[in-house]
Amino acid sequence: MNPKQSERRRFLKGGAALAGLAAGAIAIPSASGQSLQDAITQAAAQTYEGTPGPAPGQQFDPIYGVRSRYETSGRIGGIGAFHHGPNGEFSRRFLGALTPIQDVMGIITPAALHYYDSHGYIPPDIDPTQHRLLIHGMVDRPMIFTLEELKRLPAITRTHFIECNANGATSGYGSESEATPQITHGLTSCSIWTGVQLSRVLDMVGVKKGASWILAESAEGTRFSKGIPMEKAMDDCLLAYGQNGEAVRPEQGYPLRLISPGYEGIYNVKWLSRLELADSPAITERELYYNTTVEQGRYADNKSRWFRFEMGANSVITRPAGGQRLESHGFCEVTGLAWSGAGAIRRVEVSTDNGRTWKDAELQGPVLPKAHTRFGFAWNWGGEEAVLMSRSTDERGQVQPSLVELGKIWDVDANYLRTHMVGHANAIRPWKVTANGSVYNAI
Ligand SMILES: Nc1nc2c(c(=O)[nH]1)N[C@H]1C(S)=C(S)[C@@H](COP(=O)(O)O)O[C@H]1N2
Ligand SMILES: [Mo]
Repeated sequence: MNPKQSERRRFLKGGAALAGLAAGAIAIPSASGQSLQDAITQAAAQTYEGTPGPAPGQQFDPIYGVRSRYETSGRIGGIGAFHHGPNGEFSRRFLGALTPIQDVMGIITPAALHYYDSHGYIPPDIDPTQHRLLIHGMVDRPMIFTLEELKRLPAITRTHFIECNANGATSGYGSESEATPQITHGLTSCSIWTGVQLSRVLDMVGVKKGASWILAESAEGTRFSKGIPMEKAMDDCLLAYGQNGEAVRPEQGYPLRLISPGYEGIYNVKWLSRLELADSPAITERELYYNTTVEQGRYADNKSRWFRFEMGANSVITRPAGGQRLESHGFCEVTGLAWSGAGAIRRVEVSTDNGRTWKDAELQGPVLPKAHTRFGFAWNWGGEEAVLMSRSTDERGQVQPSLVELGKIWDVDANYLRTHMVGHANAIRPWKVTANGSVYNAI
């Protein structure tokens, strides 16, 4: 078959699949007797002119726009709204919110819906003209930067996800049948970050021989800090002041944050005020609690884990997914997001029969390294019970594990993962579609 013919066949095949779409829209002339001429007359009469406008600041704001009042998707969060504790303990110092990942279109999370994870209450109110970044320690020339000085340096713009290591919970809320993608995977978001390459600034201060770690510290009350290996700092870290075309949001670290692409969320220090170069990791109190796992019994082998860095190959179907309902039989694109801390997503497979058979989904692009990647899969739902799953493979060849495979990685069984909180829970997420169209979490 020549390329033209195969293109035509592809087109015809696509047309046949799309014919099923009529399930959701009304074909004209309609069964109820509406003629095409009626429909055209009706369309011509339809006007939004003269509709009473909404109150100022509600829908229309000439200075800083707001979304339509019909759009109500929002984060779930607040103080103590969810927690990191292995046994479900309530953390008073914790403030956070989950992104409504099922409502995101394409790959970019609107900044107002970006998840946030803050270990010290509400975001600090920082005057950008007063903010300083100090770089010192094992450097030739310690320096202090204002924001303006950083903005004068050559800027770069990169699309990257940030994901908390607690994302993908298979226990607690994440194991309940009513769980939505927001509950199970609402701790990852993807933005377009603009800022200065960290390596460029480090070249300016001059890295001393032997410096192998950088402690990044924030200006908030609790002085959140996290060490990053020098190799990573020199590779692709960013000092970001921009997010999706405007200043980084207060929740995301205004006016300056560190972006450590693909690494655990904690390496992306917000409200960044100090970088200290050293020849060993600082191992702060926080790092003891969050980067190693020392609690007895947390893992079956009772061993602690040393620092973990990259987030693994992951994906989740966001539609149809837990908490949603298919209103009618027929064509329904299965869509979701895939991502990996190791680089670009190479492949996403979808199963509609509980993992018995898998077919390649379409990567809808752009496919960017260490960024959310949108996938789609043409599906016709005939009203049967179905279990939907997605499985991603990244450019390093890492394949997203099943729950059982994830257990093997941590040396625990699948049931342990359903009852205990572990980090890096990138297990394949099954969504069960019941005969009446309701969709449930089936982990
Ligand atoms: N200064 C500071 N940086 C921080 C945190 C914090 O509490 N304070 N939380 C970390 C954690 S645990 C995560 S998962 C990410 C979340 O980034 P986001 O809130 O922009 O989504 O920020 C990290 N950086
Ligand atoms: Mo986090």
